[in-house]
Amino acid sequence: MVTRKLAVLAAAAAAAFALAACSSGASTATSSSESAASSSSASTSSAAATAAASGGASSSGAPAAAGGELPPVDPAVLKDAVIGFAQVGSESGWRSANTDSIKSSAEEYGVDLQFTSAEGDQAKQISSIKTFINQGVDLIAFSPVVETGWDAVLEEAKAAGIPVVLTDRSVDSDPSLYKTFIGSDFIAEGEKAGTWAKDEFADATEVNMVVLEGTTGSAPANDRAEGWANILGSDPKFKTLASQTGDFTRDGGKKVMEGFLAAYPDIDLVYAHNDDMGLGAIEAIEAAGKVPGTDIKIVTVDAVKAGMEALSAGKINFIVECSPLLGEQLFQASSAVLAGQEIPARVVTIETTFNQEQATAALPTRLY
Ligand code: GYE
Repeated sequence: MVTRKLAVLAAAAAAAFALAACSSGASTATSSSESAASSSSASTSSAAATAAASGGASSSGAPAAAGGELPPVDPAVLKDAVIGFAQVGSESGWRSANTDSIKSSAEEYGVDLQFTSAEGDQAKQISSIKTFINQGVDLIAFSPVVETGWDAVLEEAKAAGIPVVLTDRSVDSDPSLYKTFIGSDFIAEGEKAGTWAKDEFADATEVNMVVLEGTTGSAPANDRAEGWANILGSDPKFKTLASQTGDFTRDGGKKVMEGFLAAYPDIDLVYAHNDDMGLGAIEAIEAAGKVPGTDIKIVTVDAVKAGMEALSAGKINFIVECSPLLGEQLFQASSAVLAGQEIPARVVTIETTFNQEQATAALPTRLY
């Protein structure tokens, strides 16, 4: 855990640079980052997020990847630069929007983007990164499938003199092995979801809940579980009947939920680590003759369009936003690194939450 501690220090040092990146709706749960700061969790993200959150999130509907403290792109630096990007896969609506954001920003700046998709397989992602190293690309960026197991390949990139930028998901490697990590505070997201559930069930004496976990070992699955537990872990009235991975997919969420419904007749609440699994759960709940959002409440993370539509229709009850629009920031960071400039070690995306009314209001201008 030494590296985790180093990461916290690095994040804290970078906090002054943390940026307000996005918001396309009214913020309702920004205070949750205070509990993130007071919790004892060794998070790389919460310390920076707290500083960033105190800067306030914009509610202007501006693009989710505004510049913040990263310097603007220098088009001359990026033109024809060869940048390898190893994507996680295509598991969710969030991922598609993230891929689109990265590809369209690359096109805008004339970057020679070498894009690979690991389809959720760490070994495949590592082999892509090794190929980038052998090719001698100018910079490598990736969104790690899982949090652990990256030291060797990151050392290899460093030895080859190729800078690495992490987007979306973090790793537990020493921060000296990469230039920056750009992405959300997943612990704060879990805390926002837990805070909603606490309020929603304030008058209940017992809450039977099930959890649809993200990809096992991934940073968002680990941290969204941790954030939730920070709020509800010591509350005995919240009973976890079952918790299982749906691998961040709609189909996975549906299948796991079918099993839960067959085993437990009295589920009150579903916590799904992303919208897609929540959408799969809706299908399973309806097929079982129950009304999602009424008979069984659902809280999810992401706020992609399909999730927001389900929230607006009352089938999901609350969504914590997680922005996939990281393309602009990735290339701001790349441009600065390739120009030899120092950049913050952590860039935190500021995000909001949505209830039904807010989702309905936000949908017409939703970018993803
Ligand atoms: O929440 C989920 C996706 O890493 C933040 O991965 C991302 C997560 C996102 O599959 O939908």
